[in-house]
Amino acid sequence: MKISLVGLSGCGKTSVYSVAFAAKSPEDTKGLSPTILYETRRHPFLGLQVGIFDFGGQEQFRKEYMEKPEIFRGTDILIPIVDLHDPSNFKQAKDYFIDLLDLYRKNNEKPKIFLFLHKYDTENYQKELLDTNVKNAKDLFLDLFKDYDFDFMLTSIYEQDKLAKVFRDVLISQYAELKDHVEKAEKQLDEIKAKVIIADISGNVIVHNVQGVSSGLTLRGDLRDFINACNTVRENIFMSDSARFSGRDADGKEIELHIFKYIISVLVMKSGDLNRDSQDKLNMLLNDMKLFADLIISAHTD
Ligand SMILES: Nc1nc2c(ncn2[C@@H]2O[C@H](COP(=O)(O)OP(=O)(O)OP(=O)(O)O)[C@@H](O)[C@H]2O)c(=O)[nH]1
Ligand SMILES: [Mg+2]
Repeated sequence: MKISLVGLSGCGKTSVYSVAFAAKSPEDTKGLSPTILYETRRHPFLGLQVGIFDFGGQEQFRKEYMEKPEIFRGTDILIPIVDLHDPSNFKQAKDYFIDLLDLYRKNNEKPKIFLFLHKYDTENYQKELLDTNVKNAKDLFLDLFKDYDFDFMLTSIYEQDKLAKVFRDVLISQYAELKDHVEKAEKQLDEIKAKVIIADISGNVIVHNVQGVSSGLTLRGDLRDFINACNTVRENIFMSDSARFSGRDADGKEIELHIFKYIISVLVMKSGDLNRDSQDKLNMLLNDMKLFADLIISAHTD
């Protein structure tokens, strides 16, 4: 799967990548230098290799790669990013996006488009201006993509969890039925009296009900290591596609890890036995995640 991030210089493309995929904090992005030409990065998600192309927005680089349309070829998802703190450049951003759409037309391609109205925060910016800019940006940009499979969102690196969810939804938009399962799981988690984290085997968090276990999409290191180790045991010792692992300490604290179809992991942490209602709901969730894993596998083999 190929994702292309485009937008004028300084609109926040590399920051968005760093915070959502590379476990960077929003503060870390303040020292980023402009991207030269373009940078590509690979990120495994639900067993798929996602290629993320971050196109430098400085004029000289835009000129250079716009003359080589093949660089954009094969984009499944195009993410144009607009800097809401920089309304004086809206028009220029729009012209750039129009040129890009022309280029895709010439390539005979029609990527799915998610427009990010970005820097939707008041970090060094006035609230009143921000609201006006959102309105103007919507007027200017939304009808640009009306012939496409299109959606837009208000994003900010200062809302890291929300940004991770936006990317999760962008990534699963490639799979027809997964979104319903994720939404259902989100509701189920609210009602289970245990800490539950659903992640893929590479440590991308899909849904969770615990604060502070992830940085963007990336699960905390210790838990990621645990999943990794169990996954190795599953593969090399059990030699099965699914497995269950559990541990318990003397005070009755428990941890349980379910791996489904070598792709999805469900980590459950409890401080004692669950009540019957929660246990029933947890069982339902586990069943649903098994199905979810099946769907992913069948989507891959299609
Ligand atoms: N307030 C705010 N600042 C942001 C946000 N995202 C990025 N920035 C800041 O914007 C500046 C530029 O970010 P970059 O990610 O380097 O911009 P870029 O789009 O990659 O720029 P080029 O590589 O030149 O195309 C950095 O100082 C970031 O800290 C955001 O959501 N809110
Ligand atoms: Mg950059």
